[in-house]
Amino acid sequence: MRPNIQALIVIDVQNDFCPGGALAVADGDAIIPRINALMREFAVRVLTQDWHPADHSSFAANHPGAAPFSLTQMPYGPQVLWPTHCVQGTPGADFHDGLATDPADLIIRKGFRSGIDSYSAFFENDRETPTGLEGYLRNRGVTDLTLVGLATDFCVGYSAIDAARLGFGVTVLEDACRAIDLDGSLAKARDEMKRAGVVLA
Ligand code: VGL
Ligand code: ZN
Repeated sequence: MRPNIQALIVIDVQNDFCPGGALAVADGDAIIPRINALMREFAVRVLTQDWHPADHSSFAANHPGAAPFSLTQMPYGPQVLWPTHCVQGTPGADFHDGLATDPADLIIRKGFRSGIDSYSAFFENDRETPTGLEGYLRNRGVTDLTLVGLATDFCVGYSAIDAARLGFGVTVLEDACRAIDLDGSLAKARDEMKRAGVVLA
């Protein structure tokens, strides 16, 4: 038996998801001290960064007449239209100043194609275009993942479910996550994570 190798995956701890940001998650910055402490306990540490071009199709502003937080149909299925957030190269896309980024082995960016959103760190929202993270983790012998960050019901949840489907052991540390909770999205995400075999701790 090969040993279990544990990775910490820190999802989207960026200014726009923290208080004062364009798509602020309530108390989003409260999880940062815990995440910084956790980083020291893992053999492999990955940060993800939501990284959209200004013309990204997930922005309500790019759909004339559409309200932020409304739903639209994309070729790959339903898509929430978000306030403009995490635009490449803007301060909102930077990691929060309090996050210790130096310990990261890898920073992976997602959502950089204008026609498709990417909540998950593994696959874009068509659920089949890979980001490359799976290959990186397998190459490093990683077997188990612990996920933390923002937001529990979108990028953390989608990443956790994809990871479980890929065969990784997956734990989500809920007290090191915060949720957007749009129309019951948190309860739904928790349900789907549990059904996928994700451990909510
Ligand atoms: C996220 C909505 C849009 C997230 C990213 O990080 O959960 N949510 N883009
Ligand atoms: Zn986004």
